[in-house]
Amino acid sequence: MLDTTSIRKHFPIYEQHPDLVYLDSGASSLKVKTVIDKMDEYYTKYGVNVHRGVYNLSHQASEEYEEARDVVANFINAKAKEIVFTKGTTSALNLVAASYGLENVESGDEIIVSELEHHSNLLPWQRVARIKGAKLRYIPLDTEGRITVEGFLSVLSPKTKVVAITYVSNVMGYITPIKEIIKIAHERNIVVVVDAAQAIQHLKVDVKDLDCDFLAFSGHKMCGPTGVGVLYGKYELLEKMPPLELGGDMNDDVQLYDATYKVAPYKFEAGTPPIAEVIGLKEAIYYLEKLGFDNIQNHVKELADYAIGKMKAIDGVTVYNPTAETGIIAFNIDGVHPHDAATNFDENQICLRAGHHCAQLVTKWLRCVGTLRATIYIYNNKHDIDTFIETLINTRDFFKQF
Ligand code: 7TS
Repeated sequence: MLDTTSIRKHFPIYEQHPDLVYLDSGASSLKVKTVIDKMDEYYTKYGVNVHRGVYNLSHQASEEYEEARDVVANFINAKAKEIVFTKGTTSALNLVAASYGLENVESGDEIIVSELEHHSNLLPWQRVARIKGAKLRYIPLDTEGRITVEGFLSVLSPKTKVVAITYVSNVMGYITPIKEIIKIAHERNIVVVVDAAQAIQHLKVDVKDLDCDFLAFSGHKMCGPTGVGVLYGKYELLEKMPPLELGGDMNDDVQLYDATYKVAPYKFEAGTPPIAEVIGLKEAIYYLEKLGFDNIQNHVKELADYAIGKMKAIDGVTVYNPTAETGIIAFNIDGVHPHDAATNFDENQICLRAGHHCAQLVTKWLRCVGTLRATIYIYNNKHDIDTFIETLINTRDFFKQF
């Protein structure tokens, strides 16, 4: 187990709310002090624009910004030129779909997705399919609701052009066998887009080892800032893709009726980027790397198993994913609307998410109106779980009266 007493000292929010039981890191993690300090340093010491100024302060900001690109690249084993800064996973996935997708998918092609997708990795592909006359094919989930290689093979066809799937489901927490799927897809020259929004904070992600073509994640789910995300793309693909946003800093030579653009990744970063956020992201990566992903995974798994063990013994509670492998627990109190239950948890300073978690197809697959979701991360401890369990029992009993 990680030493959460020391870890909590790195998260200033606990100073404001010492009794906080934060079990909603799947929506956004808490923010680590070194990230906040780094962003503060940018704003107070060299808070100017990047890539433009010929003066020293601007060089300093640009150096910090580009160093962050190197840090992100090393973190996922990519090259710096394969890292595009976006405002989050959503904009990264929209960029792939609207740029790569609209350029390459043709009428009659098929795009493989799954019912586990967050809307960010589904709606952009629905749009591509609609515009291009292509078809979405859904990987049939197994009885537990997992994406399997067998399920994937059953929808793979000579018409498949793109596979766009999640690495870790934000509702069920399952880890997709992404490496095997990518290998099979590549034997048929199919491009694979990986939504790593729920994977990057739990697993050591190595894009070379996975051999994915695109991979997207957000800073705010890995103890970093909101407003920054990453699109990794193989350079030979990024090189050929058109930019979506046109404007300052992404252009080369501008003529009256046309203009040339910079090379990737710069052509995808039009306008003033989220400079403080990009620089802050670097510190989040240092922090997680220092903790070590094996330690993070073991900590989360141990607490999740502890919680699940207790939940199984409670009558009137349904857990949808009893393996809870990435610390995500989807559950319901029988007969109680998840929003009503979450309000009760909130009264006890327990933050949970309730509803469809921007992944409505999962809720439909589970045949429920929504779920409660507890997500466990590095700062949670056994006391959090005990408080959560106690409130779960009280909430069940409270609603039993009606
Ligand atoms: N993909 C997955 C798998 C996600 O979990 C999320 C956010 C996104 C994409 C979008 O990320 P964003 O940073 O662009 O918003 N998921 C959640 C969640 O589960 N609860 O709140 C946000």
